[in-house]
Amino acid sequence: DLGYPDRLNCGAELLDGTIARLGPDRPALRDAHGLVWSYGELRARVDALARQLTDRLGVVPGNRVLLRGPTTPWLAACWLAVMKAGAVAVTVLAAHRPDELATFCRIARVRHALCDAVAVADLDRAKVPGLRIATFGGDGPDDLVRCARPDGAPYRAVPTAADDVALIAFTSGTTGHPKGCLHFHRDVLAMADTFSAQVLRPRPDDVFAGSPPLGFTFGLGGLVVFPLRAGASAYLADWGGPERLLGDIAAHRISVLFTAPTAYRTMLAHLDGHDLGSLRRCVSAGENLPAATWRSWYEATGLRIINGIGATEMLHIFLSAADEAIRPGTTGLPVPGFEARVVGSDGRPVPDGEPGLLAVRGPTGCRYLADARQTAYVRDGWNLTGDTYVRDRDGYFRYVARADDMIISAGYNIAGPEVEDALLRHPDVTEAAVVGRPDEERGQVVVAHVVLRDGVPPGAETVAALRSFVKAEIAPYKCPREVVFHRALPRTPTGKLQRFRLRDRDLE
Ligand code: 3SK
Repeated sequence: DLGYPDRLNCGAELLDGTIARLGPDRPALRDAHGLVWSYGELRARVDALARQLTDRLGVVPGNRVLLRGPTTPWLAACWLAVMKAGAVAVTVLAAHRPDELATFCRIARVRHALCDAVAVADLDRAKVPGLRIATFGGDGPDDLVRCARPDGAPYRAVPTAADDVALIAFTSGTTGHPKGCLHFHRDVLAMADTFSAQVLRPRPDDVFAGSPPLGFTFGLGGLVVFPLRAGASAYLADWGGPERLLGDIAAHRISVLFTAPTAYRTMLAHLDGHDLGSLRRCVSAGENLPAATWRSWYEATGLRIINGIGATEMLHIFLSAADEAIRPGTTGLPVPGFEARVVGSDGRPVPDGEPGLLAVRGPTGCRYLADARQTAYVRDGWNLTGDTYVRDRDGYFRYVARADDMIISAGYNIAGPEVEDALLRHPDVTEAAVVGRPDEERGQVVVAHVVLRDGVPPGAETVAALRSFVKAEIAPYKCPREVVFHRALPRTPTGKLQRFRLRDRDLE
């Protein structure tokens, strides 16, 4: 129990609550064009936007408001305004296409949209019946930024209940079928008061930055909610590649970095000449972090990546470890406030050391919006995340695979990520995804999809070299029978590998 009162507005807590504790003058948000807003300036803009929402656009508490745009301080301000106005933010990505946007609006019954002017064309094309679209950051006379005057009276946040819905977040759908997840005002604060406050432990002088977009709860937490809850600041910009992020770290004295394993790997190839002296915390989530990536980053930078597993259903990270508690190759321990265990298909815990399904419960959890898959995700109060894990005897949780990514070949159970980890230890491999292909004789055979370092020839010799390397690293029965080379692997807009597309081979 995190002890929240019955009436709680997370937007007001993050802004007015932080200002009450630390004053209005500390920096809150900044961008690549020299914009820096203090907490007081951010609040003035948020309050002016909230007034626009209620007085001009007619948004009332409980209305669902789609938010869309690149990662900017204005997008964050709109999100906070929607919170303070007691409406429900439906966060989507700038990368989502018209059909996807139309699906989200239909599922979530969206009535209003606040969209960055640069991203409005696809939303117009989605042709959502009855949707009222307001833009920000454009130059039209009705543009929200132009109309929202930050010199008015403070806006009194709607006194929402702690368990009023604040957010509908869509799962990125590694399987291609999105589900909307409902999260309450108290959940938004809980993600900061658990993982952030107790594992990450930010300081008010920290500067946060990273690659996940704000439409992904990994980014919303890491780049807006966590810094504001701590009175720290955030540098908000879209992911522009490894060189850009490395340059931004030095230029903006970034101290807390949120990104995914792939970005750590691509940054490793570009570290030379970049000053990372300001960095003190590096967080990785979104996908499993192979021990090989953790070690390479540590050797190159001296920084210990805080690995974590989160889920849109759980809002943010629920297993993790920091500092001396980190064990590379594991995801760590339950974040304080959460409980986790590994269960069999009957829901009963399996002995330590044996693989099973990860089950978790805590202050946040899955509530799908009108979706029958709810009963498969939550059983007896435990959230089944769809990951296969092992709990070691010392209580550490080790990722094995997504439950549907286990390959069964000639009677052997083979975890794709273990083979990927072995491939990634080879210096010529930059990305790897391992899947099973149906096979009459063996049930399935192991197929590796690989992205090679620039300049390495994708021929038979490289296949042979990779196969013998893997056989020396792990049991030979796990060695890929086939190796397929790609220029890039298929990913969701949030960066998650879409193994189902490799299984279907719809890319080749
Ligand atoms: O989907 C994930 O992997 C994730 C990780 C961290 C925080 C939030 C999410 C959704």
